[in-house]
Amino acid sequence: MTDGPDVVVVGAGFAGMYTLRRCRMLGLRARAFEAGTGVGGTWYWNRYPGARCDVESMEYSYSFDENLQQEWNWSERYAAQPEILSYANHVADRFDLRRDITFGTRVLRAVWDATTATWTVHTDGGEEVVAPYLVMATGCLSSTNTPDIPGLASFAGELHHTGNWPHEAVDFRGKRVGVIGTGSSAVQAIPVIADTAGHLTVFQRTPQYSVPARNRPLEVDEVAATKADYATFRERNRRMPAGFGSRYPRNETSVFDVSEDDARAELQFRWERGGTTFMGAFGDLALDREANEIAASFVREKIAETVTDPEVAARLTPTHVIGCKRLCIDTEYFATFNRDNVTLVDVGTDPIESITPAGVRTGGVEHELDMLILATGFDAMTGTLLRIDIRGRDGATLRDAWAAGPRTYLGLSVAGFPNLFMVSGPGSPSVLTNMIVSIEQHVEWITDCIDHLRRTGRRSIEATPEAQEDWVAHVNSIADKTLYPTCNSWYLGANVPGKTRVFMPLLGFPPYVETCRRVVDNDYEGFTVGV
Ligand code: NA7
Repeated sequence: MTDGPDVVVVGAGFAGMYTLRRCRMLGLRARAFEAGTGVGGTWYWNRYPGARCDVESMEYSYSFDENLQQEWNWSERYAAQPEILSYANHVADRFDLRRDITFGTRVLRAVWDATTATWTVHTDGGEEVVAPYLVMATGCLSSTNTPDIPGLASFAGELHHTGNWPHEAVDFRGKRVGVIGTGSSAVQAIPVIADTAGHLTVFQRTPQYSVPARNRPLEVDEVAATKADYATFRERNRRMPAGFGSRYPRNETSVFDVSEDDARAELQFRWERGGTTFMGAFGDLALDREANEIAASFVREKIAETVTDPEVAARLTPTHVIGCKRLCIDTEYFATFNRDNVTLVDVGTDPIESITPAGVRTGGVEHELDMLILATGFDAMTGTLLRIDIRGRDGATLRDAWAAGPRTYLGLSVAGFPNLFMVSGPGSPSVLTNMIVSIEQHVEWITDCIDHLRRTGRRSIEATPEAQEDWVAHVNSIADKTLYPTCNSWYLGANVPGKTRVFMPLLGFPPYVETCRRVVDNDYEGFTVGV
């Protein structure tokens, strides 16, 4: 027993905050470190214009406290970043979480000591904290990916990354703005920036599929109807494959079992309704290339109908499998390219040669800019964990253990790293679900596990290498049955040069939850529990 906390939590986003709350409820002393100066995690950092969640707000919120979910009122179908950040702050205040969080502090190193069965955690503030348990609530999209483009540091104008956006207002008025990237962040930001920028130049490497979000204010009646039986609504969502969207059921029929007209009508219906549940139109869209092509060509036609210049429309038209990169949802993304003050530059065929003090050079042309925005994404799922020097049993590093890609048991635990838990780690459904639903399930599992160890007088728990190998094979075998591994997505780490190509999240939330339950029922099957 140490004088320090029972649990060190890294991160104070939605995962870290709930871990703190849950620890307190179980009588565990917990202490969190957070690099930001406030709570909110991804919603603290991603303040770029247009940032908005792609899961509906009545679902993208905690379900663990009935009073909390009753008292908070979301204003829109999809909440914008400032509203989500206000919600995170409300939760921190309501449950008095800040007193256990050290802000503005990064964890640099964590070392396991087998003799004392404790982790020693070192921070950039020079602190050393010793605790039996370490919970990595570090988020899946929290380390930005900054491309290694020659001359980037020489750019003389304003330089921003969407994933690390300034806290002060950024003024685009009259400026020549460049955006590199056309993923979800760019798709959200581009229409908003184009509204006020003098000129916007978009540097696109891969065109992106996007369906309309159809965001709108929430009606008082519909909010009241959900709140009248919020618990049942939450439970129905937890039973969905991705832990959300029960209002918009998936259609399990094959697209080939209906007529062409009916297939089109279903896609059109979902297009008009808006949102990522577009991909639930038919059961085989994510499994079969020909089925997928039907949905892909539907979206391609929409792009052609929306974008008035056929050449620009052609450049904006994706050819890869729809949905294998995360499907974007947007507000007027494609229509933005009809504006006189917006130019699309293809850097797929002519990659960016260099960044100069004056702008971006590609295809032998220098595009002069006052501001350059990198919307180039994240070193997803593993980046933040591997930036911390984590040393487990016998001094083994997580970096070495994951040299060939992340290997976990249940996405919660790593063989050789006792008493280390990851919230929504690689190998768990995480980014393929409503993150808050996955976070709640993980945090409850982890804190129940710690509580169990404490009550049974055990000091440590660690995944067995065999259980981990089987789990990695299981995650891959499920992904391999789908079209997900077919394109260069961040799910595969393919967006970061040199990163090992492994499909990191697990498809299918309800069976995963069932497995986690079974593991516990079978006395922590696949783990070694030490005395
Ligand atoms: P994404 O989805 O990873 O998108 C990053 C974009 O940046 C994508 O279009 C990339 O093109 C582009 N990119 C990355 N590096 C370069 C270089 N070197 N040159 C040109 N273009 C480049 O990140 P987001 O932030 O938009 O979204 C991440 C997730 O956050 C999102 O899925 C939601 O879950 C929330 P590529 O496609 O790799 O050719």
